Formats: sequence, C-alpha cells, structure tokens
Amino acid sequence: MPYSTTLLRMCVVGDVAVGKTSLTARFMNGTFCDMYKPTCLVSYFHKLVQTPDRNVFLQIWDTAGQERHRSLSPHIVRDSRSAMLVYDVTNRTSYEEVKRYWLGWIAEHAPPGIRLTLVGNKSDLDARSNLRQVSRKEAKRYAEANGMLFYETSAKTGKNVDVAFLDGGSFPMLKRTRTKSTRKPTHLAKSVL
Ligand SMILES: Nc1nc2c(ncn2[C@@H]2O[C@H](COP(=O)(O)OP(=O)(O)O)[C@@H](O)[C@H]2O)c(=O)[nH]1
Ligand SMILES: [Mg+2]
Repeated sequence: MPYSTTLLRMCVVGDVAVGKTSLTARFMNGTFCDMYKPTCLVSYFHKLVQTPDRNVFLQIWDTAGQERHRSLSPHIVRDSRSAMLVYDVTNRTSYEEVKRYWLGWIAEHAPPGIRLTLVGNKSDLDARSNLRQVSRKEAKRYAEANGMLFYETSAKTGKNVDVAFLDGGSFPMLKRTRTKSTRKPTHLAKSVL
C-alpha cells in the first residue's frame, strides 16, 4: 500500500515576547536561545514525522512582528487545524490581551471547529518569587469556559512543550510515535517567507 502524507497546520499567536518563537523552536528543533530576536515577517517551521502508516508533515506558523501592531494576516489561521494562544505567566497584560484581542481575532478568522490551546509560557520563572502574575487556576478556568485546552509551558526547560503541541495540534499518532521513540522525527527546514 502506498505511504500517504498528511499535512497538519497549526498557528501560534499572542503578544510580542511571550515566547512564541521560542516554543516553536523548542518543539521543532529542541533548542532555546536566551537572547531576544524579534521575528521578521511570518516564519513557518516544517517537520516531517513518520508514523507506521503515513508521513505527517507538520507546518507551524509562528507569527512575527505584526502581532505588535495587531496586523496579522488572517490567512495564517484560515487553513489551520489548530491554534495556540500564548501568554507569559509573568506578564498579566499578555494574558489580558489573549482575552481581549487574540481569542476574538481567532474566532473571526479561523475555520469552524479549530482546536484551541491556551498556553501560559515561561513557567520556569515561577520558581523565582513574585514574578508570576497569572495563576494557573485562573487561566485554566478561563480556558475551560472557552472550550480550550490549557498548558503551562517553559520553552527554556522544555517542560510541557511537546505535550502542548501534540495535544493542541491533535496529533495523537505522533505522540505515540514519539513516546515509543521507534522513529525519530526529522527536521526538514525552517523557512522565512
Ligand atoms: N525564562 C524564560 N524565557 C523565555 C521563555 N520563552 C521565551 N523566553 C524569552 O523571552 C524572550 C522572547 O521570546 P520569543 O520567543 O522571541 O517571543 P515572541 O516574540 O513571542 O516570539 C526571549 O528573550 C526568550 O529567550 C521561557 O519559557 N522562559
Ligand atoms: Mg517571535
């Protein structure tokens, strides 16, 4: 039987500097960079993952630059099967902006039935007292009330990053593949449009 290929597209949105690029790089390449490099234009990351019965071509759209001006093109979410709404657990404003702006933006432009995941990133900073500005309980309750999955992640340590992308993207077959580690995912390319 021929080996089929499935394309799964996911987009990552949220305020500037919450860690969208870092999360994507951690998931796709297993890397983290402490230096802040604002993303130019929209970048998308590709990865081909082989499962026993097919190739799965992951395409993750990392929004860039335009998020500052609220000028993202709707096309990044229009063809996505899932979206990740990211805030920084140490930045209350970034959380309020998910509620005030990003969820509405997704609802306006996304296809019906899109799978949404609320992600509170930089959870590693919680270890330092007084930095946290959004409690886990509050964000979880908000996510549940709005039909979203919820994870707190750290792109820095890698905590919960894989599970947030795999569950959020609804990629259960990849999760099984990864868990068993029978076939290693192959990084194909990182492209900037
Ligand atoms: N401590 C910590 N810093 C992070 C984390 N994720 C990102 N950062 C830092 O936050 C800054 C902004 O990250 P970036 O991924 O460029 O944010 P973006 O603008 O949302 O794409 C960079 O200096 C990153 O190193 C994290 O999980 N923990
Ligand atoms: Mg970025």
